Amino acid sequence: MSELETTDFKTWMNEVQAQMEKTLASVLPSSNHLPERLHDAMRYSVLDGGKRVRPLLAFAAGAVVDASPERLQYAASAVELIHAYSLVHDDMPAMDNDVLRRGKPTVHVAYGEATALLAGDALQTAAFEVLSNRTLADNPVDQLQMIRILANASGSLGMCGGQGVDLYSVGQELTLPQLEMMHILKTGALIRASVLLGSYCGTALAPEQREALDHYAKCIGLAFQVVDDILDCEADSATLGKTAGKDAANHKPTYVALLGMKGAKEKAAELKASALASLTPFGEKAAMLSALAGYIVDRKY
Ligand code: GRG
Repeated sequence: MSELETTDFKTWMNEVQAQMEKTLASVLPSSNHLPERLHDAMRYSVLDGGKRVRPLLAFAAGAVVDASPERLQYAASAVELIHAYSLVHDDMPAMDNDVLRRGKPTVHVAYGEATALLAGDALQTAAFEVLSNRTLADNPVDQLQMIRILANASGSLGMCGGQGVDLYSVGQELTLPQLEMMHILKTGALIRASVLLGSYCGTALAPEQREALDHYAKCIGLAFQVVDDILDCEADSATLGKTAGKDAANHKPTYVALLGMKGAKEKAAELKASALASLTPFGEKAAMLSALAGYIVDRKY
């Protein structure tokens, strides 16, 4: 990217992140609303933190179909609420048992396990409320499809399923295809949904265009996880805002463990190249999707 393009991307990213902070704050119940502790925990887990990668992807995909920011902010919020719920539950003692997230104590540390469980549950249902509360697509059939996409991406054939495979494979050796399948579900499904949801907020895509966008989304979803594995080895906890080095400490299968650091970096670069190639038919309209591929693969936290 040229210096000007980098500046444009950063400005766009800051604008979307600021908009998302406002929208997420508006869709979450107030901390003054009964039960205050639960609503406070929900707001604590969602607001004031996180890179908002999934909302950024939804907005960038929306640009391809000339979608309005009014629609995109809610489609993006739905995905981010699901993401926040998954992090709250993943951090709990029965799962990853972590104490640090986004540089702050995890929700169960700050509010207790029962509240963390409820906060995650309520965030999940809030996501579907946001997605069904107002007009987000040009027709009801497409909006129903958006709800279906998010449900599939979150459930046992998507993110929850990937988390299940992860939990049940502790202490087992995974092959590369098995590791890949786990991450396609656990991390990739929601990232893919972010792109698809954004693309349903605007004008209709031809089947081959939707296919191209979906290819981008699948590549980026997997690249995100490969980079996550690399950062878990290379970055420190202060930079990541979460506990670094946990994968190796827990003997977890990772791309770095299976491919080596050099191999993992090559894999991330290959996925980025394949993602970028599929954007060609969209020309300038895909500029932010293209920039995001770079941001996701070259990020440092
Ligand atoms: C509990 C149903 C359930 C699912 C959990 C997402 C997930 C599944 C677990 C999180 C574990 C983890 C660290 C996965 C690696 C990829 C990932 C989702 C990282 C966190 O996402 P970022 O980097 O986080 O987008 P921020 O804080 O920036 O939003």
